[in-house]
Amino acid sequence: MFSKRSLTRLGLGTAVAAGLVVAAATSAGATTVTNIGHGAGSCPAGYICLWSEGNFIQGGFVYDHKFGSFGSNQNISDMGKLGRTSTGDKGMQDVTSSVLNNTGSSICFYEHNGYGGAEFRIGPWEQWPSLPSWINDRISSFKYC
Ligand SMILES: [Ca+2]
Repeated sequence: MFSKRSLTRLGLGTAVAAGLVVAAATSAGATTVTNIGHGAGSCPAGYICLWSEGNFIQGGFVYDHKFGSFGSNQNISDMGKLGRTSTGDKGMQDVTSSVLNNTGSSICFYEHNGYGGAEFRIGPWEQWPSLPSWINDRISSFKYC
């Protein structure tokens, strides 16, 4: 049987764990940037950057559904949901044509959400002004790997 004292300690531990989860979710939002501009030099240090056009060009869209460029220093499991607008989710699903890895880690890009399907792996500090045709306009998620 649990004593009253050990039950109290258990409750406190649960409260601390819940607090940590909230803090992590809040800080995650501050580690992505959208519409970073044109050129490899526009990618912040420590970030993975993607552009909708080749040669690190930020594309424009007739409808306001997708971003022309995007950068993150964390794993992104769904490129289709990077932000919200009055008309719904806004992201960068299936449009990426150039990428830059401004980190010291290898990065893997995926055809599907949740790191599934075809995988395109690039090394630390690599710049790809154009992508192989099999992954061009198909990236839907990416992570450190
Ligand atoms: Ca494209």
